Amino acid sequence: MKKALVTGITGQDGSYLADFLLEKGYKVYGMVRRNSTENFERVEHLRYSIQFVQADLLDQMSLMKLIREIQPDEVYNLAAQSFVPTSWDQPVYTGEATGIGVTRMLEAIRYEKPDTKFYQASSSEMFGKVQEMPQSEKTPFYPRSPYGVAKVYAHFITVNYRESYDIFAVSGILFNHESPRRGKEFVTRKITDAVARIKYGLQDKLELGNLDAKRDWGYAGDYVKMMWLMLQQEKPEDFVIGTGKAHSVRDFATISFNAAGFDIQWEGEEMNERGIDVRTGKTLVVVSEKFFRPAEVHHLLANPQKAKDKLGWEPELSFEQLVQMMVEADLKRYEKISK
Ligand code: NAP
Ligand code: F7E
Repeated sequence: MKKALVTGITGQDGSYLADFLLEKGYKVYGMVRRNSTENFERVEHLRYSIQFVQADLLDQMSLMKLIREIQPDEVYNLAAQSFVPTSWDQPVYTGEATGIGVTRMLEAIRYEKPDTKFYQASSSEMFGKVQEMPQSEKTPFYPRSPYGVAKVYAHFITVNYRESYDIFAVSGILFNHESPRRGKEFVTRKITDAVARIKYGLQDKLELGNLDAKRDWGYAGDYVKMMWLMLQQEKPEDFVIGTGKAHSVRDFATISFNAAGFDIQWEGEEMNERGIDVRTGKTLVVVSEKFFRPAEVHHLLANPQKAKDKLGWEPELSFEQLVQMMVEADLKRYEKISK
């Protein structure tokens, strides 16, 4: 039985990856950091099939001990301070966890089990102020936030340990991927959660920032398979993963409100800050300055050709299906709560 250690197990991707690896017959170890209360909402259904182990990306010895004791075949490093706005408020912490944390894990592997295969959760945020459209493995990085900067460091330290120590280490450059398990501060889930709350009269409007930002959004359940596939290759290589299609925040909001039966309309130039339900005249979306970022990433679009050619990968869920799935899940949740 192969052993996989997954950091960030309590996060969105960690929970989907654990589902996937268990299905493949792996023994899964989920790394959690010490908390005063348990935070297992996303892995509740796996409570007795995963072995939870405690360590922290900020603590070198805890990682050494983990690798020594588990002797994993594969490590998936998904843990990070992953919310871009927080990275401006906590740039040093973000650098420690999202950047240097990767070096700590690689050092633990180098000393305790150098034949462990290592997956690093890299991000399209590294492309930031994009240098070409669409973005591939060859596109130069230009990060726009302390988060993006930390991920660039993490990417290159992964490449460096591969080249310096011959460790099977790969960097998966994943574009935004979402699901009903997405954290509620990220824009997609913030929207679908608000749509459901508005539907059930628990909230009257949704405040958003830049409606014109465009992202290449895919489904997290489709993306975790790629993490695994990258570690099953003959030789370690980095891959860009995305759908090759971009949509704006405004598109995401429109489809979400429509899916819940609201007839939202975006009005002319001066009015385009407000989304209004034309039947009721009710304002549903309001733009708020506080959600604008000090430096924005305006438009991300993946060129996933390499993943298609070498890994035979195609995303299974379309953008519209993804939005529908997220709205339905939130509606169902609030329906239960409101009963
Ligand atoms: P997420 O939901 O925010 O989960 C982050 C996980 O990291 C949580 O389990 C969190 O634990 C853990 N963590 C944070 N700091 C830690 C520390 N110091 N030590 C140990 N664990 C720590 O993120 P996600 O969306 O699943 O993303 C997974 C990874 O992919 C992240 O590295 C993210 O930066 C990267 N990524 C995500 C996307 C995307 O669109 N989702 C795209 C590209 C790359 P707690 O539960 O204790 O907070
Ligand atoms: O923002 C705009 C915002 O926070 C997307 C992380 O998983 O993906 C994620 O980072 C866009 C931005 O994700 C609101 O300005 C408008 O342009 O959902 P987000 P992100 O910053 O793209 C990458 C690939 C990662 O690696 C990260 O870990 O939406 N936007 N209004 C808003 N964003 C938020 N959060 N809230 C708003 O109200």
